[in-house]
Amino acid sequence: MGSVNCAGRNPVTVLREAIAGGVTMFQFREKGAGSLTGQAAYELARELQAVCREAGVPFIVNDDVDMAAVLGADGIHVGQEDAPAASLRSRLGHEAIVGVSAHSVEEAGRAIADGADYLGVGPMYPTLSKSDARPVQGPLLIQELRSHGITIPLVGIGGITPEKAPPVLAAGADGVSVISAISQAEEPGLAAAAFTALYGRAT
Ligand code: TZP
Ligand code: MG
Repeated sequence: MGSVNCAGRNPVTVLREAIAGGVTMFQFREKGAGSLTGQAAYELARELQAVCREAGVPFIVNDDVDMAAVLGADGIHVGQEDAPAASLRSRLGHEAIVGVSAHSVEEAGRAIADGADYLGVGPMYPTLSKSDARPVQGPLLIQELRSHGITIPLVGIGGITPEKAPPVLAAGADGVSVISAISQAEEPGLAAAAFTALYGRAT
């Protein structure tokens, strides 16, 4: 989640509320039209990291390994076109959480071989939050990954609402990764709690 995902509200407030509702991991993803860059992006990241620290919620940076290193983030999440997980971990330290986006069994296998800790799998459903999203895969992809013997944590992503999360979890996902259903909800805390209620936790 980033500043452009919060329906004009302060992202710090939105994150506080989301965490109060049960979110267990946060990814700083400052992307898209109107997003902050440079110093302003760092300032927001630091504020959000402080909220996470206070709550004991891991703070993950999307894409920007330099930012993750400078901030001492808990981890990094990257796409297929980025550096392999092992090199990110050696840059950030061995404790760092490394997440990779995967869209097929082949991509998943490669990411795991490279040392990924978890995979973001999607898009599960149509999304407005990523302009260059790949074609919709549906929960079936998660089932396919599990049937190929993949056991590392998988989180579904893309267009997931509390109503659409159950098939993702039933397909074998450990959690769901959500932007708009929480960040643009009238009450982010209640929205997060609606996910938490489904499986005891929300990511
Ligand atoms: N990667 C695949 S779909 C997506 C990303 C970052 C966007 C998810 O946002 P939303 O609002 O939960 O659909
Ligand atoms: Mg990326």
